Amino acid sequence: MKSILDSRPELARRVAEVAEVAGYLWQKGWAERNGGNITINITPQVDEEIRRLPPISDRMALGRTMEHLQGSYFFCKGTNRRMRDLARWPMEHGSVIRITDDCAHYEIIADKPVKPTSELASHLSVHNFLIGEGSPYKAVMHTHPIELVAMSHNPAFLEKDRLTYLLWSMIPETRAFCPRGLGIVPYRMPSSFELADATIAELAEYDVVMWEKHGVLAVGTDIMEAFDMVDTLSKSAQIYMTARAMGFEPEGTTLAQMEELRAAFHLPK
Ligand code: 2HA
Ligand code: ZN
Repeated sequence: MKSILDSRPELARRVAEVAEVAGYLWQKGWAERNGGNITINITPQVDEEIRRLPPISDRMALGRTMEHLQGSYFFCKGTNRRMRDLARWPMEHGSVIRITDDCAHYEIIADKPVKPTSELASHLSVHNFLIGEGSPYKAVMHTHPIELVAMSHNPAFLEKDRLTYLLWSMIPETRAFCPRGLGIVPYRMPSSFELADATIAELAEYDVVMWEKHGVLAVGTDIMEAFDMVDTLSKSAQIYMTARAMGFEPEGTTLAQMEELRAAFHLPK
């Protein structure tokens, strides 16, 4: 079957990266059933021929106007589709969408009319915010990492930057590779614009945000970068829980040690 990826190695590579990460999410146990979703902004990989492709779906309402998305294209995991299936057959369980000129609708253009993720409101609102900010970030990932979600059930951990410092202090890499820390979004209805807006408010300060009692959402220049930040935070959460399971509160690196690392790696404050 003909695919939009045929003879487009740059686009094919980005979709292959999404498939690779989808496999990791499944292997890690972060993607039960259809849990989690991924969208990537593929507008830079879109050529004139793609721009002329007729839609293969009705025009669907975004639910609000997203003024920075005019003429944008996204590869999106399908709603109700499994990450483990996206990993093997990305173009059967995901699709390419185009935002229409009114910035208030989308249409599917390839390969199959797979309806995009239930969290499209959050994902596209985040892309709209990123483009508006002039950000180079192209990837948005939402997943259900076990230890991090478990930590979000403790109200004490939801205090601003409590988890950021706790997770940074478990292993130096977390401070280095997730330098903006972990934002917190209080529980909101999945798929809602309330969740989308609360997420965007936190993304002004953080690249990864916790959705209380639900999961995390991460943004990055590409999907690997978004995945790596969540993987790094999750590793710290596992170290913390392993220490607690051994019967002690882990000491953690000190603020002075973290500050030394920040200066040496030229990390943001
Ligand atoms: O797509 O994870 O938050 C399933 C979800 C919704
Ligand atoms: Zn979810």
